[in-house]
Amino acid sequence: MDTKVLSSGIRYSNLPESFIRPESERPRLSEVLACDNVPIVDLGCEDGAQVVQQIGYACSNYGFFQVINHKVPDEVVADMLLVASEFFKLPLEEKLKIYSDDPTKTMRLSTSFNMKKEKVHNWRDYLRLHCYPLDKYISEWPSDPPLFKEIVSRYCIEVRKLGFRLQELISESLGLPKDHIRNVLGEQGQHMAVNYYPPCPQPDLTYGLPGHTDPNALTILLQDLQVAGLQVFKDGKWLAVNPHPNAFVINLGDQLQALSNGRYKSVWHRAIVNADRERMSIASFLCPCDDALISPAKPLTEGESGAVYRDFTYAEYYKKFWSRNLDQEHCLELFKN
Ligand SMILES: O=C(O)CCC(=O)C(=O)O
Repeated sequence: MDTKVLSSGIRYSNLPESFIRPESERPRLSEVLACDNVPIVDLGCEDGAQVVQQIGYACSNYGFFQVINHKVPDEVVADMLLVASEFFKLPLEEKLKIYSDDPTKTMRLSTSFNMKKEKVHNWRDYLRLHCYPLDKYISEWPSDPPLFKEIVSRYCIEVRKLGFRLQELISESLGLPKDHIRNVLGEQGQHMAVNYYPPCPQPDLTYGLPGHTDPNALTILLQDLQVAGLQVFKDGKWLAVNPHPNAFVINLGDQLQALSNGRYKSVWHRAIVNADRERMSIASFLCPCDDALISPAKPLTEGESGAVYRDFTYAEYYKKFWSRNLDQEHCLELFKN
């Protein structure tokens, strides 16, 4: 590759060597199934008990679901998608000013996943932002496109409200008080990954992001409506989650798997790339505060197996997560009792 990022305007006719996965790790796109019954939860439904029941079903059987009537205004979503795509169209020199492969930076443009650690790279550029508290981080965000800060901050505020509402519903679906998850997670951080996957000359040889689970508590994903690419792993098969209009995809992260004592799954998911078209996705991550003690709710450990995972702080978990490759075994396995 001639530049540090993929969004350089160069259209590759062959996949550079460093992105080619060994045969056994390739996505086998012909074996992927369409997921026709992705749980869709209507948050506008007046029957609250039904919403809680649907969320509980989706969390224990899928580890992800989509939400509609989520109260994030349509224009906030549309503006976010537009400004994200304008960002990746900026001149290369402008973008390279904020390039970094240091995962500890709170604002950076980067490529692949963890350039320093991984052997094979992924066909993705991403802008990573810390978003909470907004007044701490907003000054370091890009000032180009000119409306970037205004639009992205509105989006972050709305998505945070949605995330908290979902955490309450998830607590209730576990039979816990509705503020349980928020109380355990403390003052939650919020991060964003604006993912840009350029057209890829050989999508069957590489990934946008290989299979992984999210290390945080809850992920709220906005998918490009025009180009599919998200796949989730269920019952031994990869399923394609096609974008649904006006919906967000909600992924449970590793911390909710631990808090639920393994009842709910932090789902394996991956992004594949497209030969002809670029794709974008915007992931918002709600993260426990660093010193939150992740410990399963007592009523959930009363069965024979007791607590599945040992107690740990989020800071300890996050450090471990970034010290590894994305596609290794589930990081939670390292915290089992
Ligand atoms: O692009 C996607 O659909 C998935 C993105 C994702 O998994 C992530 O940013 O962690």
